[in-house]
Amino acid sequence: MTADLDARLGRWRKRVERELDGCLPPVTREPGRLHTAQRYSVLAPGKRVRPALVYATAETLGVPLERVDGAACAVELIHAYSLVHDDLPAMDDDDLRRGRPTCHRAFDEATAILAGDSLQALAFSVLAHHPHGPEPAVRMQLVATLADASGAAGMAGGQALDLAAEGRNLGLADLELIHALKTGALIRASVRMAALCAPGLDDAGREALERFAGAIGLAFQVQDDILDVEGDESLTGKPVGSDEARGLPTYPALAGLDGARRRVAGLTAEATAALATHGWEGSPLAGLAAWLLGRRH
Ligand code: GRG
Repeated sequence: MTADLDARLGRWRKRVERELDGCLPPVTREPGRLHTAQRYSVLAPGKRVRPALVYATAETLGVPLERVDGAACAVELIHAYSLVHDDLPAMDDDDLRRGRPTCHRAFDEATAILAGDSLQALAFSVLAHHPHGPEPAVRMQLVATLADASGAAGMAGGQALDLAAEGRNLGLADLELIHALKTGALIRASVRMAALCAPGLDDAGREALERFAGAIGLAFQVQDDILDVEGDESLTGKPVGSDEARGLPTYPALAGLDGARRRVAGLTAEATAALATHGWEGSPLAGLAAWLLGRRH
């Protein structure tokens, strides 16, 4: 990673963490246990990939970062809620997340369900109320974009398909659809929300960003599948081979490790070509994509 990107990532991470801290309710307010569980889950050390995509897109398009702070927070809040619910006994039944006990282990199941529910609601509240967000008509588009990406037609639908696929034989097209919904939808929404905040962006620019985000959204999950096979447990925070051991469908299981690596390379080329159509190949967004797809955790 270049020193420049490293510094940018650090700035974006700090920025969204400060914003998240400001929008989460204080633990001194009742119900304190719920607020503590919300903070525990959101402020745990994560990569903040989705907020970074919001900020990188904004910087690439010349949008002031305060205009997209609400969108950066909102997408991370949805991501945090999805992790809390994904870890529950009814779903993956995981004990560790981001190197710490999962929310239902640190608190209890009911609190974890409520923490996830209330983080989801908070995401939309932040889009509506953030003091530096865009004008009302654009806020409406942000709410619709995030709702579509996180609901049954997006992340939650992808999770449902993923759960239904456990232990069944899937084709690559089915797996790509699950990945595109479960993981890709929020990644696409991150880029799209920042683009919605850029009033001067034309349709061709929006279309190029859609192609870019579609490619990196899928590549991010295929890369995650690769890391499940060959990653370093101390970096990924989960045991190597845990997806396959649970019978979860993964890209390397269907296409082999080399096939999965080739797919990431092809999608990376697609993403780069989409950016190049608008002279964005040296942009913060291009740098972030290269880092994301070459990551080791
Ligand atoms: C429960 C509605 C519902 C949805 C759950 C996102 C999801 C759907 C489940 C999470 C499980 C998982 C491993 C999904 C794949 C996406 C992914 C790679 C999540 C981890 O995202 P990172 O790497 O995590 O950005 P950090 O901790 O860095 O934020």
